[in-house]
Amino acid sequence: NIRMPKVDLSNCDREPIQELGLIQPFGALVSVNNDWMIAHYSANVSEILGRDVGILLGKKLSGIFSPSALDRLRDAATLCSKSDHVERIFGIELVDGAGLFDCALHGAGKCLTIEFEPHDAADHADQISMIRPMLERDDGKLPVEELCSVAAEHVRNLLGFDRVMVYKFHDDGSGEVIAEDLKHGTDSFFGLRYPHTDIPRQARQLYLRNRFRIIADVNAGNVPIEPLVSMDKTPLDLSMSTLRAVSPIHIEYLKNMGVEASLSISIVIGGELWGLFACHHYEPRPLPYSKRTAAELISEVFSLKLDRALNAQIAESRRRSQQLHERLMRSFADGQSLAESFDTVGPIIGEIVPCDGASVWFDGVYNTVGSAPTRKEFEQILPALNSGATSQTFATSSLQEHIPAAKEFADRAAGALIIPVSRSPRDYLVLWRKELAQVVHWGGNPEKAVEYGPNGMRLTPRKSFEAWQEDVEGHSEPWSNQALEISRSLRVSLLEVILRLTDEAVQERA
Ligand code: BLA
Repeated sequence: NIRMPKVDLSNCDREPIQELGLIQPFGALVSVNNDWMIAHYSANVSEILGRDVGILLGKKLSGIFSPSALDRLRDAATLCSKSDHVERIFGIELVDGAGLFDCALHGAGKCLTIEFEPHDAADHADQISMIRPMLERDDGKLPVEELCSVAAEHVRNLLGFDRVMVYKFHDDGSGEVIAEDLKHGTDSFFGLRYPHTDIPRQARQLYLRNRFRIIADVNAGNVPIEPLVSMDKTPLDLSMSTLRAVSPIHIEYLKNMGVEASLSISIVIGGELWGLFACHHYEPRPLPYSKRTAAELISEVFSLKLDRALNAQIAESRRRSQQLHERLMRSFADGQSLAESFDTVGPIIGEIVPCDGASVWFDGVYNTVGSAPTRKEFEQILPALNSGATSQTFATSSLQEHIPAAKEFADRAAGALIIPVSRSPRDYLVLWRKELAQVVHWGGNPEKAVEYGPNGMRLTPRKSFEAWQEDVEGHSEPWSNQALEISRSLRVSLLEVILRLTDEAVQERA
């Protein structure tokens, strides 16, 4: 394949996965120009139609499909001018007497692409009854975790995959299985974390546009699209295709895990890829288009519910941060200093901003809760802290990158959120996070006996975790914007208390 840049494991995120010129064999594709003349086609059109249609390139589509089919396709095509819109027709007779097909149409560059696969006379009432529970109104009170478990269960009931996971992305593109529903006897991946490299950047971008992908059978092989590039040397853009063959690198990864069919549906919140329903099956699993559409619908409804649950979560955390403010005020009211009350106050702070430990340095008194540097270690970084901006909170996932002396305690406290709480002498509240590689449960079921593909063991969750571990050495989980927001308001609360106490002390002396 002359056009393709050489892709190996070091430049995965440059692989043009939407232009590989291949589709999966459970359907066929034709792509027509403005005159409905065939510009690209998959090599299996005759096979899927069950009719020998002869040479296709440059032939008018009207030379193959029946006039009534063309009328319906033309109507559907008018809706495809909207970018990234995929129009569906279920149960259409494309060629007289050749049976019914399910079609997907979308605009691809200057072409209109029509994909078709044999129609499955699924029982629609049955499918609606399976979607129904997800549509049931709840009062919006289900917490995020529970909502995700319920959704995984619904998706598995509908699709019958062996394993259905809700895979949530973290800010750095790594992901975590936060909910799961399994066929009895299938290994659990719950709580496991996978590096960002397992789903490269361009794939994540594509999954925002095209929200559903199925790999019906990892061993089925692919069907080439002809010609690979058109006269102006452009390949057919398969971004919005339903049949697109997936990257061979990913196929190898799935095979190395022993998975034979995979499916994922994007979960999009506020225009961003929040996560995926990721499904595995240990046998090939073709799914009719209508069923895939039903699964997409579940995912859409789920995204709306999730959006609401996430907003409720943010509101709850604001409310708790307000409560924290009030509790701090109360504990200071009886004249205790921050350092003295830290044994009670520290854990409360930790509940609101997830961390593994906290330190306070106040008037030369040092106190800690959880995993934190010793007084001696803290004194080593104090001069550097004092040289920073006085009024700003500072967050880093690797303090040793800013203050070399912090390397001494990086095994206990790698990331830091530093909140200066007075002017001079400088006092601090610091929240700590342990090194990421120590706290996450890494992915993979490496004990399975499988034969590895051409890239060997590398394309397994265990190996990508090891690669990632090197990447993130010395780093903690990054601090979220929400954590920063809370720490800023915490700082304001603390300053308020401290100023008041100082005033009172001054008044007492007067
Ligand atoms: C795609 N990788 C994917 C997808 C998933 C994963 C879900 C989407 C496609 C699908 O539905 O199968 C990864 N699958 C996982 C993970 C779990 C899971 C983490 O079930 C956890 C439970 N992959 C690698 C490496 C590279 C790579 C090292 O591990 C490249 C260097 C590439 N993954 C890769 C590519 C795609 C991909 C290129 C895009 C496939 C496509 O859509 O064409």
